[in-house]
Amino acid sequence: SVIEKSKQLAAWTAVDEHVYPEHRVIGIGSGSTVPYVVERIVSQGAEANKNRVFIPTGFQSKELIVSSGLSLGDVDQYPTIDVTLDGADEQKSLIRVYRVDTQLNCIKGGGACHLREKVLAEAATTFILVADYRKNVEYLGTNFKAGVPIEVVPFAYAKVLQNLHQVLDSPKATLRMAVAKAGQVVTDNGNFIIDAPFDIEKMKEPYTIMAQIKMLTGVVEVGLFCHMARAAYFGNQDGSVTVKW
Ligand code: DER
Repeated sequence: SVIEKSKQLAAWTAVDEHVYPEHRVIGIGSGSTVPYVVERIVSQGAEANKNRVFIPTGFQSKELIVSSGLSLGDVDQYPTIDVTLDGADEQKSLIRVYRVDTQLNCIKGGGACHLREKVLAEAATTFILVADYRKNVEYLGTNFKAGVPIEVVPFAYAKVLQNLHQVLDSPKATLRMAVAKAGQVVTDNGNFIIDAPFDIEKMKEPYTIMAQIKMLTGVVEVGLFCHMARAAYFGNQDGSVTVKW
């Protein structure tokens, strides 16, 4: 499909431009775009990969690394990562007035893996996002209507929901229910996920929202990645690639 082709395009370009022969520790994100990242890394050959170790961001990521014949590592053993590549749910680029720096802010957590993803994003010297054209938006919340994914401890989820409804002005915040399982989604860390939509005006200041949510007791991690990515690669429908940095 056009979307799958655009994911592959973004992933292959990002790997070609950011995974160097000297890189030894590589973080692998979650979702449906990162398999193309791993595919491209494998194509670099056994010689290039024999001394590398790959750090997963969850069960799906771990299975992808192992099934691709790559060496599995743990962030405990490798707290510093050369480069982490991951997907995104939505991505906007805030071009600062002085144009010296761009901040790539993005929503992550559509796959309920954003806690470990953020750990590996922060541990990486270089954090790269790869996505299809649907994720490339002007303002966060444009297409990804589910809202901001928030990982919470089960004990506190009702209280966090109430605070989101009554204090942080997200009246439609809901506990994420599973599809192939009765009841709520349970993360790889044994926690729950709340999806909290905010007014698009509020989404123009993602760092502010992230900090406010993070302060709520019982919140483990927020699916807003602000000032973290070095670059974001988007595959387009016409076969071109958009790079934001
Ligand atoms: O949960 C996440 O943040 C994942 O990276 C995922 O949502 C990315 O989406 P994708 O399946 O379109 O790559």
